[in-house]
Amino acid sequence: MELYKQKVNRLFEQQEQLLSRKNEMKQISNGICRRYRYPVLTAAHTPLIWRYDFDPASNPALLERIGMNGTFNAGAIRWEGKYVLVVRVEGNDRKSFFAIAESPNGVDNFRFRDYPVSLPDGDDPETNVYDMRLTKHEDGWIYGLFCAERKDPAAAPGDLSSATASCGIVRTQDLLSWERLPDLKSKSQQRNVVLHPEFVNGCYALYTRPQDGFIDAGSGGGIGWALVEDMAKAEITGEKIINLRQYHTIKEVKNGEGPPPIRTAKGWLHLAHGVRACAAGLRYVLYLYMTGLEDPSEVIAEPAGHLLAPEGEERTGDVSNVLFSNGWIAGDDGTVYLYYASSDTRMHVATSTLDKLVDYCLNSPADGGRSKTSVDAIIRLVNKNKSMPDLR
Ligand code: M1P
Repeated sequence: MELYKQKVNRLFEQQEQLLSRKNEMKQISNGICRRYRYPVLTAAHTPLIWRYDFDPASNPALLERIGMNGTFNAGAIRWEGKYVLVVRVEGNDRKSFFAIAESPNGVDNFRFRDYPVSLPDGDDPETNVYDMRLTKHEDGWIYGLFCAERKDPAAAPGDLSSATASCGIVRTQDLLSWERLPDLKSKSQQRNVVLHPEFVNGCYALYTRPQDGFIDAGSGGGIGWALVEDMAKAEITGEKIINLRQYHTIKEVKNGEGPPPIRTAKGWLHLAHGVRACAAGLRYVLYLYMTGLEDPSEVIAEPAGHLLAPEGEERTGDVSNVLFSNGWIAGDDGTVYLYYASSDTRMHVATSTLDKLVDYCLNSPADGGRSKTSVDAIIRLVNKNKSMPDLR
């Protein structure tokens, strides 16, 4: 019994060292945003009481009973003075679920609540849920929009892989109890659906991602926009594409809205992921764009290329070469905490400011679509710099 207690204590002490480890901002920066040395959440951060049976009678060898595989793709919100992530936790059984982790400062000391979120079922219970976007809407609710995945009822016999993606919807007032609303009705499959935080023309506004199949965007042209009258009966009746996929860009194969956009004095600031194919498979990077305050569906700026792409240990994991983000928090002082996952495995944070991100969007060259236009942009910058007094 004494030995058992010692083993249990060692498990908790080791985890405490991980949970309370101070994070360090990395020194190297492009001036736009800063990465941090350690991931903010890994599978090892998940509570030991989810994983171990601490009863010496039923688990004398102290074996882990329920394994956790990854912690990624978290929605984010500032709530009651804390930085709160609604994390996609994936168990060893491949099932994803949501769990809330909170930090006092946004960059370290994230701790999961004792219980994962027990999501209410809708009329057609799904197999898997993931990637919740949290929107504090001006109607007073906090909405969580997520992907609800089901086995494709039209799959041929023996096809155990075909699935469908729909947008599941919950809302809460306290991040404790969640009300399930009917899934978004849409002619196409939908993933990466995000609720805009303000009413637009008296309606709820959704960023959508119509797709032909479960994986392929197919004829879905990019990030869409749809207005719905009632979130309790949300249905897409008209949809337009506002941020297009394009040949030979970082978003040639797919793109998807990240977290809800942030209102700034110069427009709505958006974070999204872009996907391209290469010999190594799909490569997911993060990019920014801005839309107008008058019309949040009108793109007013989009710098060429990515803001963040996988680097170092971010490059490898369960689904390698992927950065994905569906959560960010803008502090009252203008600091932006950008939460991103690497390779469908772990969560990281990068920090910046609203001013810097807007400056980056409005003053970086757009993608001209050709090698020549990229070279022209560099030559313009070189000429400008050569006309300046030498500052070195
Ligand atoms: O594996 C990478 C990502 O793939 C999907 O995103 P998208 O629909 O844009 O391709 C999602 O399953 C996402 O969770 C995952 O991180």
